[in-house]
Amino acid sequence: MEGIPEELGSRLAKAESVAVLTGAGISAESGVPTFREAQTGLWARWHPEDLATPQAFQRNPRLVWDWYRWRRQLVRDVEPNSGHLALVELERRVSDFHLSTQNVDGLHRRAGSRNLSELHGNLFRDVCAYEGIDVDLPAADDELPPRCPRCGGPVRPGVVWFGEPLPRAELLEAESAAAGCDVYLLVGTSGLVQPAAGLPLSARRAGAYVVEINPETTALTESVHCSIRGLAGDVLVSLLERLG
Ligand code: BV8
Repeated sequence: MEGIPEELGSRLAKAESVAVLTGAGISAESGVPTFREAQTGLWARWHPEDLATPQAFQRNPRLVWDWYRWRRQLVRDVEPNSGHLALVELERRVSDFHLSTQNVDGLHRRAGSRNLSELHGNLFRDVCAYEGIDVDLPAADDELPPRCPRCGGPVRPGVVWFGEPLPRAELLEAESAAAGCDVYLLVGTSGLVQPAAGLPLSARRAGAYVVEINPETTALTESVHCSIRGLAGDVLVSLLERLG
């Protein structure tokens, strides 16, 4: 892992406002496969982009629900890792902190992050596909797709599929944080999914010092001020240590 560059250390120490955008990479060390990694086992033959769409749900709701139920169980069986926990500690130390995540696994919330915007929803929410409201399903509901107790319509996972708009409030929070921060941390994302991938560019245009933390280069590496090759857990813990 690369060390913490001097300029980043000093800017972070002086920063009054820090904003963060995370992607699947920050959950990798918890054992949650990233989107770009080949899916495992029975899901290996599908690309997530082919399942995470309204069309896939329309065409084969059972297949899509089987996939989400597999992912829910996978996430239930893991814990937040040192990267998630380091961001909770950073939120405690910085006077103005905001975390936007593209992840739907809920691990930031479980770790204790408070000022958090889940841009792509949350895997564990059940939503009526007709009314767009959260529903409480009976635990033993094995019917697929589950039915809305109010209107009888199909129930879907509370995530944002490809081709669907992001939740307005969360996107506005994320855009406002990017526009007003001194330091913007980009952690564990390939920077391929819009409009989230535009946030670091907005932060840079607004004058923030933009930092990427990723073991690989990404679509955004050329656009950041500082790109650290390393694992989220290692680098974020080192950042905290540097802050003292
Ligand atoms: C929308 C929920 C418009 C579902 C997800 C331009 C403008 C606007 C839209 C588009 C546009 N161009 C294209 C689009 C369409 C599309 C898009 O971006 N497509 C891409 C594929 C080209 N965008 C949309 O459809 C969005 N909607 O724009 O709507 C609209 C407006 C009004 C009205 C109608 C429509 C919706 C996008 C949200 C899709 N839903 N998730 C679910 O999860 O099931 S996205 C999903 O994929 C994830 O949530 C995540 O966001 C994304 C995967 O990206 P990453 O998180 O970056 O993960 P990835 O695997 O790619 O990379 C992992 C990284 O981690 C790697 O770099 C790796 O090196 C690194 N890593 C690995 N280990 C570690 C690590 N890093 C640190 N530490 C480690 N240990």
